[in-house]
Amino acid sequence: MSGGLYSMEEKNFDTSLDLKKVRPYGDTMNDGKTQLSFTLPVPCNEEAVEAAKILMKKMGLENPQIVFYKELTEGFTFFNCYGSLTHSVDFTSIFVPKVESNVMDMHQTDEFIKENIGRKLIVLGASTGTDAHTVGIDAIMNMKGYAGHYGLERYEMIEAFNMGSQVLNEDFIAKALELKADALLVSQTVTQKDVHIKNLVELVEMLEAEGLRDKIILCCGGPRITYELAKEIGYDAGFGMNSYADDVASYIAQEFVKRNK
Ligand code: B12
Repeated sequence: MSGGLYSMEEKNFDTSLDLKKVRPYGDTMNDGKTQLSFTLPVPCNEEAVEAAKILMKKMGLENPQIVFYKELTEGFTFFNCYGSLTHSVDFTSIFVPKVESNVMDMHQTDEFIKENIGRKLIVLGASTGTDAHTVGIDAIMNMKGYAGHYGLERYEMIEAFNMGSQVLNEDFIAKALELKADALLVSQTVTQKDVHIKNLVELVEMLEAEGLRDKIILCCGGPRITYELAKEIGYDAGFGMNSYADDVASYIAQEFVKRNK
């Protein structure tokens, strides 16, 4: 189920489930069992194990157990751990802003575009800036797609262009102008030192300076991208992990129609 609350039937499968106080589930409801792994920059010895346990307690994990530890390299130790989380979350209070569109499969989107737009939509994608990761944008754009979802290149009513990775924002914009792109898809994977934010914001500013921002549907995506973040930094929509071509194609088609009514 994607977001929202459980139906009453689902909620009642275990009467000790309290959606106002949800804790991780291991073997039994509310046991709080949590698995985590981390690395400490200390030599691999008994003191390191003790340090890991103390940190786990500070994180709110009772009965900390280190089930595996190993030296990564000299002076660094990696841990796999289990513990019971004492914290809980009020699931009933959660609201996550997300793309408001009806997700259609490839054939439905193609039909929708034929009926409502009457021409192919031009979509340009890239992994921009210094980001060398291509697998994400390829998953969205490649003919064969990803996890059983065809990519945009396979759509009859979408003309898809994938520039690959490490594409400079200025080159991306130049290509968008050349192709008269209707939508731009930016993929960002590396988020160290917030490099993705700087890069994504720079693109928005450059599009604004060129007077193009309002003329284009601008989407970003990647494993650490949320819709909320995307909106905050000036994008029309953002797509995170487990998103597919269907999601973004449906969104672009419906957004295009909305704007051109
Ligand atoms: C493969 C990989 C690489 C390959 C990339 C090969 C390639 N051609 O892409 C190589 C070895 C080159 C690489 C390099 C680096 N990597 Co790397 N890499 C990975 C790895 C193992 C998998 C990423 C991947 O392919 N995922 C599969 C795809 C399908 O998933 P996805 O990208 O999330 O895409 C999905 C969604 O997010 C979404 N999506 C993505 N983009 C878009 C765009 C739009 C518009 C939409 C709608 C949706 C969408 O749709 C996709 C399908 O659902 C991850 C770790 C991991 N397990 O995730 C690290 C990882 C991403 N890499 C990492 C790092 C640090 C690097 C390096 C900087 C390492 C270094 N110090 O050199 C370099 C990058 C250098 C650079 N200049 O960018 C870190 C990033 C940490 C961070 N938060 O910044 C990770 C998380 C590893 C780690 N745990 O440290 N990497």
